[in-house]
Amino acid sequence: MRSLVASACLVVALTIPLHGRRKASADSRGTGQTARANSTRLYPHFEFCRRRDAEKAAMAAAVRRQFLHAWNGYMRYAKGHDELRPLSKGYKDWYGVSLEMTPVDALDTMVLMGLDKQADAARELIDKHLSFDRDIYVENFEINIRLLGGLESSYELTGDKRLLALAMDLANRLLPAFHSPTGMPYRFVNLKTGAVRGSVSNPAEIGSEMLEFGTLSKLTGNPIYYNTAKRAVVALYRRRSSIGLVGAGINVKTGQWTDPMSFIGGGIDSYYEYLLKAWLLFGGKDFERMWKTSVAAVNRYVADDAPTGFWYGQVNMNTGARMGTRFGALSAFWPGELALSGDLTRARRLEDSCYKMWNLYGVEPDGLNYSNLQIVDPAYPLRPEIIESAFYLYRFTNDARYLRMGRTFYDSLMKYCRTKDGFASLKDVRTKKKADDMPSYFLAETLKYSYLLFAPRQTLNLNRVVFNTEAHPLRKTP
Ligand code: DMJ
Repeated sequence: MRSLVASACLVVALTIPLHGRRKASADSRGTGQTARANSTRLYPHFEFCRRRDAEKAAMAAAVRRQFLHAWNGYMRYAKGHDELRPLSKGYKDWYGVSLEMTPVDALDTMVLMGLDKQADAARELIDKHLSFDRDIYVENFEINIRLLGGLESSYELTGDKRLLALAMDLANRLLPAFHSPTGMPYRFVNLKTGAVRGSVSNPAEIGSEMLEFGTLSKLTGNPIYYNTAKRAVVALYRRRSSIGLVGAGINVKTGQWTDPMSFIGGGIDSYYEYLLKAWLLFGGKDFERMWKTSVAAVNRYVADDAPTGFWYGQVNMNTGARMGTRFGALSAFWPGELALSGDLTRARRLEDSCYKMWNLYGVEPDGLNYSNLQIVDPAYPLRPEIIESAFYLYRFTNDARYLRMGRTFYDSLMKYCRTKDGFASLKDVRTKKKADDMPSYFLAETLKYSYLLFAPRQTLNLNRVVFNTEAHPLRKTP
């Protein structure tokens, strides 16, 4: 279907100028409008494609302007710090000292948007001020997906070797987190001393290092990163239940599950995402098998065909018995994963449910009880997942429905979250009360996926890259 629609557009686009030229010379005194009206009548599909392209270009330009708005706010009030506080016009450093979270997370978006001046400024901040030689305990997962992933993808896009050197330094400091009896990483690691904390972890934090660590092995030729991350994923996968599911909590020292609840949302989400994407990025039967076994179990037990739509809730990992009917903004990444894996039927149905969730209050909540459509967590921290899924679905179906969704998301962000100096999270999607936060992923992910949804396909070739869970594109080449 995808290639049919795409090639129909292409064939008409290639043939229309010839016919159009003949028509124009016969009509040489006619106006451009006459020619356009004729082509519209004769070739309505071409006109549809032409108009769609013009609208997409306008939307891509609009998103790019909003990215600049957010970045300029950061530079004015939070330059050199981790994140902007958009209401108090201040800044936030996650660990007391800055790890240049926003510049690192935002850099590859700037490169993709062609914002060269801003990219240079971000690189200068990183080059001058970013040091990982800090006596702080950091969350392995967050630092890996935002900073290691961001440095690697920006290195691949720019060839700037300083970024690769920083990535290597960081990965070496994260490695001690994996020195547990099971090989699954502790949640926190001290960047200076290598000391660790947090032995009760979850699948997302354990299984979301494969893309970044594996990429670093490719870039440096040193297999230690790939092998360490893979050992952790396999250790977790081996502890899946007899019906193929994982739970929400596990002790990395003992390998014992501490929470048997299974779902696709935050805490488990990117574990599944990385099984699929590791297969796409590195190939090999192992990841393919782990992904296929896992997604089959999730679709069998966690999926829920409810009267309110098609959703994924909570079940017991050992029995498959339903434990809850909660969905939310984080779970909205799943249509994108399904689409990427080729399951467009489930992907489309679930994205429709996500869109319903968004439209209940004009912005999606972090938690929704889908059985009665009541909100259980009212926040909207500028999350990207629903837009990410619309991006994949549009790429794979060419269905304008996903562009319209993208327009709705954009309009809501503009209406409810934009401030004079950036964008603010919402405390409550019902009241639209703002929170004093602009997470770095807003520039790494939310605005990147919005832009890529509308930008020409050649801006980023999906056959050549795999996005990490923070939307940093990593190259497939060896
Ligand atoms: C991001 O940091 C990543 O997408 C992560 O996998 C989940 N949460 C946020 C965005 O919502």
